[in-house]
Amino acid sequence: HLNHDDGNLLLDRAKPKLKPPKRYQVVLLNDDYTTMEFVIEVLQKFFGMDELRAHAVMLKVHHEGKGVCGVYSREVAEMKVRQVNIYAREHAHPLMCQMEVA
Ligand code: TYC
Repeated sequence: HLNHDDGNLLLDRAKPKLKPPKRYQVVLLNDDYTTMEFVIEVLQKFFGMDELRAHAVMLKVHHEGKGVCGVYSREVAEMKVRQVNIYAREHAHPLMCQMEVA
Protein backbone atom coordinates (compact mmCIF):
# COMPACT_ATOMS: atom_id res chain seq x y z
CA HIS A 1 0.00 0.00 0.00
CA LEU A 2 1.72 3.29 1.00
CA ASN A 3 5.05 1.58 1.24
CA HIS A 4 4.28 -0.74 -1.62
CA ASP A 5 6.50 -0.29 -4.64
CA ASP A 6 4.48 1.96 -6.92
CA GLY A 7 7.64 2.76 -8.81
CA ASN A 8 8.09 5.85 -6.62
CA LEU A 9 6.63 7.99 -9.36
CA LEU A 10 4.65 10.15 -6.90
CA LEU A 11 5.52 9.20 -3.29
CA ASP A 12 9.10 8.87 -2.11
CA ARG A 13 8.22 6.41 0.67
CA ALA A 14 10.30 3.34 -0.19
CA LYS A 15 12.84 2.14 2.40
CA PRO A 16 16.39 3.05 1.39
CA LYS A 17 17.48 -0.46 0.51
CA LEU A 18 18.78 -0.42 -3.06
CA LYS A 19 22.55 -0.08 -2.99
CA PRO A 20 24.09 1.26 -6.17
CA PRO A 21 25.72 -1.60 -8.08
CA LYS A 22 29.47 -1.99 -7.62
CA ARG A 23 31.73 -0.92 -10.49
CA TYR A 24 34.70 -2.95 -11.64
CA GLN A 25 38.00 -1.87 -13.15
CA VAL A 26 39.27 -4.12 -15.93
CA VAL A 27 43.07 -4.08 -15.68
CA LEU A 28 45.93 -5.40 -17.80
CA LEU A 29 49.05 -6.81 -16.16
CA ASN A 30 52.56 -6.47 -17.52
CA ASP A 31 54.62 -9.45 -18.63
CA ASP A 32 57.96 -9.88 -20.42
CA TYR A 33 56.70 -11.56 -23.61
CA THR A 34 53.51 -10.01 -24.99
CA THR A 35 54.44 -7.53 -27.71
CA MET A 36 53.63 -3.87 -27.27
CA GLU A 37 51.85 -3.91 -30.63
CA PHE A 38 49.51 -6.70 -29.47
CA VAL A 39 48.62 -4.84 -26.25
CA ILE A 40 47.80 -1.72 -28.28
CA GLU A 41 45.61 -3.83 -30.59
CA VAL A 42 43.74 -5.31 -27.60
CA LEU A 43 43.11 -1.89 -26.06
CA GLN A 44 41.69 -0.62 -29.37
CA LYS A 45 39.67 -3.75 -30.17
CA PHE A 46 38.09 -4.44 -26.76
CA PHE A 47 38.14 -1.05 -25.02
CA GLY A 48 37.42 1.34 -27.87
CA MET A 49 40.61 3.36 -27.47
CA ASP A 50 42.22 5.32 -30.29
CA GLU A 51 45.85 4.46 -31.05
CA LEU A 52 47.30 7.36 -29.05
CA ARG A 53 45.33 6.47 -25.89
CA ALA A 54 46.06 2.75 -26.32
CA HIS A 55 49.79 3.46 -26.64
CA ALA A 56 49.73 5.58 -23.44
CA VAL A 57 47.87 2.90 -21.43
CA MET A 58 50.19 0.16 -22.76
CA LEU A 59 53.25 2.18 -21.66
CA LYS A 60 51.73 2.75 -18.21
CA VAL A 61 51.24 -1.02 -17.80
CA HIS A 62 54.75 -1.67 -19.13
CA HIS A 63 56.34 0.77 -16.64
CA GLU A 64 54.07 0.42 -13.59
CA GLY A 65 53.07 -3.26 -13.87
CA LYS A 66 49.33 -2.70 -14.17
CA GLY A 67 46.89 -0.33 -15.79
CA VAL A 68 43.14 0.33 -16.02
CA CYS A 69 41.46 -0.34 -19.38
CA GLY A 70 37.99 0.76 -18.29
CA VAL A 71 35.36 0.64 -15.52
CA TYR A 72 32.14 -1.38 -16.00
CA SER A 73 29.31 -3.27 -14.33
CA ARG A 74 30.26 -6.76 -13.06
CA GLU A 75 28.66 -8.50 -16.06
CA VAL A 76 30.38 -6.34 -18.67
CA ALA A 77 33.75 -6.47 -16.84
CA GLU A 78 33.55 -10.30 -16.65
CA MET A 79 32.86 -10.49 -20.39
CA LYS A 80 35.75 -8.16 -21.28
CA VAL A 81 38.19 -10.15 -19.10
CA ARG A 82 37.07 -13.46 -20.62
CA GLN A 83 37.25 -12.16 -24.20
CA VAL A 84 40.69 -10.54 -23.77
CA ASN A 85 42.19 -13.63 -22.13
CA ILE A 86 40.77 -15.92 -24.84
CA TYR A 87 42.01 -13.56 -27.58
CA ALA A 88 45.51 -13.43 -26.03
CA ARG A 89 45.73 -17.24 -25.80
CA GLU A 90 44.49 -17.63 -29.40
CA HIS A 91 47.44 -15.45 -30.40
CA ALA A 92 49.85 -17.32 -28.09
CA HIS A 93 50.49 -14.32 -25.82
CA PRO A 94 50.64 -14.70 -22.01
CA LEU A 95 48.89 -11.31 -21.53
CA MET A 96 46.72 -11.30 -18.40
CA CYS A 97 43.53 -9.31 -17.91
CA GLN A 98 41.65 -9.24 -14.58
CA MET A 99 38.95 -7.28 -12.77
CA GLU A 100 39.13 -5.36 -9.48
CA VAL A 101 36.43 -3.58 -7.51
CA ALA A 102 36.73 0.10 -8.41
N1 TYC B 1 56.40 -5.65 -21.26
C1 TYC B 1 56.05 -6.01 -22.63
C2 TYC B 1 57.26 -5.88 -23.53
O1 TYC B 1 58.25 -5.30 -23.14
C3 TYC B 1 54.93 -5.09 -23.16
C4 TYC B 1 53.65 -5.25 -22.42
C5 TYC B 1 52.92 -4.12 -22.05
C6 TYC B 1 53.15 -6.49 -22.06
C7 TYC B 1 51.70 -4.23 -21.38
C8 TYC B 1 51.95 -6.63 -21.38
O2 TYC B 1 50.00 -5.61 -20.39
C9 TYC B 1 51.22 -5.49 -21.05
N2 TYC B 1 57.17 -6.43 -24.73
